[in-house]
Amino acid sequence: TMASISVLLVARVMPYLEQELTKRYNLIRMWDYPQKAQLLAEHASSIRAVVGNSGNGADAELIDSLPKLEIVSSFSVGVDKIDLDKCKEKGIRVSNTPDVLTDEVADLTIGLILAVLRRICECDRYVRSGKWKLGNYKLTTKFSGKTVGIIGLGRIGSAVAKRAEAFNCSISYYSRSEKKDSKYKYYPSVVELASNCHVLVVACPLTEETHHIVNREVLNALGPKGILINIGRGKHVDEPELVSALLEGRVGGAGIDVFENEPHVPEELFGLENVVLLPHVGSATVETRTDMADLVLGNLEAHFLGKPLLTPLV
Ligand code: 8YV
Repeated sequence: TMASISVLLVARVMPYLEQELTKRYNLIRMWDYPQKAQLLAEHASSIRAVVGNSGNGADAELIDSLPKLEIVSSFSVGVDKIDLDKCKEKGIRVSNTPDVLTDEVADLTIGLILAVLRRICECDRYVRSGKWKLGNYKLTTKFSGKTVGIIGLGRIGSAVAKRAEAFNCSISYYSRSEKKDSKYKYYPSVVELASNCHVLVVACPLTEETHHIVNREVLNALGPKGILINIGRGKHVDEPELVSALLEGRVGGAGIDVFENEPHVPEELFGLENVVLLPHVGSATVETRTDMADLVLGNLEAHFLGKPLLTPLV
């Protein structure tokens, strides 16, 4: 049976996934060991799988300390916390959770855009505080018909584009190379994309090349009438530069679900009415996270039964 297979859980995940892993495997929880050395002393020689998420995965050090590691099954579509080269080098399989979360993240992106442009969160506070009794909230900004620029026209970027088209938006994008069969306008640089859109959406994977892909120059190009929406990774954006651009009014607003140093969020943003701050909830619904969990479990089961992985990356 698989009960004798040791699986290392390196991140806090939804109860359903942790319970299923406990039922099926000899589950080792990283946080049960105050010292990693103690965990490794006890279990390193038996751990055959690692389960992580967007916050914690398998870096080279961990991979090298687990001689029996066969697979890393990530409870996330983003795998920037896994050293993929090291896994390839050592023949370690890697799976993630694409597709099941695409619509979810794209839905939240549209919600975030509307929340920023129409000041939905600010208006809610306005009513709750009683300020409406003193007068109407000020006029805000229309979304429909605006230009949406997407950094990364992958699964999530394409799903955002489709939704924005339903709002009669024109869609443009930046990608490493032009997608020949795309009807959307391609820009060969993020600065040019930012210069020509009202809403700039970060929807690319985090890699060395896309680290701080949104920097001071891009933010200045986006400008006072532009808003930035980040549902990718915090490290896509030079966060201190975003804070100063927002404080100085060089950017018109931001909807941010991810941050460079989660769960720490720059407190200078807390007082800004043109900013909406979310706690990395892009995929965080019962339905989607359950589907993601089933992919984590399904990939592990496939691997240990010697079958093809459901969603292999490596
Ligand atoms: C979740 C994510 O944060 O899928 C990703 O890459 O960032 C989100 O879905 C993650 O999966 C769980 O922490």
